[in-house]
Amino acid sequence: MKRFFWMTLLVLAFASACRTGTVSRVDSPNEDLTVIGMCQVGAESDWRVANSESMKAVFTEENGYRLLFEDARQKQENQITAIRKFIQQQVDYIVLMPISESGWDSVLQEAREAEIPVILVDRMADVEDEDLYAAHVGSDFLAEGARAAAWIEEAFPGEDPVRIIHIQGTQGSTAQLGRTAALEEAAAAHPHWELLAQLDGDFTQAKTYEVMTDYLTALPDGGDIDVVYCENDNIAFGALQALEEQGYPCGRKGVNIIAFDATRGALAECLNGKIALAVECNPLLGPLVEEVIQTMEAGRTPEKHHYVEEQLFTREDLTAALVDSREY
Ligand code: GZL
Ligand code: ZN
Repeated sequence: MKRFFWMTLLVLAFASACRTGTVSRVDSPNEDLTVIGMCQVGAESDWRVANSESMKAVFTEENGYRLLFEDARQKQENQITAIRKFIQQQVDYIVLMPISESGWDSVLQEAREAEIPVILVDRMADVEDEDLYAAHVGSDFLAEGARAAAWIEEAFPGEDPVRIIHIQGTQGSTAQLGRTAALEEAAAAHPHWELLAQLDGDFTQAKTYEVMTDYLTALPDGGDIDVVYCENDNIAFGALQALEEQGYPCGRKGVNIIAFDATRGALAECLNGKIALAVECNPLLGPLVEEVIQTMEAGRTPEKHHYVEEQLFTREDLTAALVDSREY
């Protein structure tokens, strides 16, 4: 009797849900949705938050996707665990934002054995066999750094010393490797550039404020600094805070801060003259990643690498309206 009672209840509940149209696709079989297992680095920077929002805005159920989103909280082992979980869940695609370049061969091999295509986003994975990933969508970090180095050359013509503090992002990440290589190559080509220090800001404002304050307090009083090359905006915010606290005016006539990402916060500091150069690194990669997935859904092979267009900003290029209009 009891069983009959529960069955009746279940039928009535389903019938009423149908009538009020509340049976969403979540309840119905979702084999028509493309399931994406996405493994994000974390939320260490404004850039990263904008990158995640760009992905979530594209991979929605309305657009035909089921997005399984994992935040690795800055740890590669969490990324590897998430990928293994996606393999067990038999997702259709794995989208990985690799925190650093090394250590991916075996887990990407497992994805290949499970016949799940992997798309790398933002930074690169340095793997033996390039067939371990179907495509990469991101930025050319060496080119970004080269643009910044060319700006230093223009801003400091002649052969007077150019005293540079270099604050790096997460060690071993493609963004750090590319932006560092560009500065080091340019410094080698300009003997009058002096790299005073190379500090690790790990792409965060807090870490940078700490290491920059330590460095400045140890400097002989009022040491000359011409440029601080910050490998992302959050590093620049930390450096700016430390510099101003220690009495270093920032701007074209003082310490020239260079920042990578060009998020709205950095553009605002550039507009008010505190950041000398904002180097764009575009986080809005969702549409490009979807293009790659749609290419593969159509049975075609995507291009291996997709780079986003990026530019530079100085105060002269900016207005309050432009800064407000920026998407991130
Ligand atoms: C760049 C990305 C970097 C950003 C930082 O594409 O990997 O990581 O420049 C972010 O803001 O933390
Ligand atoms: Zn020169």
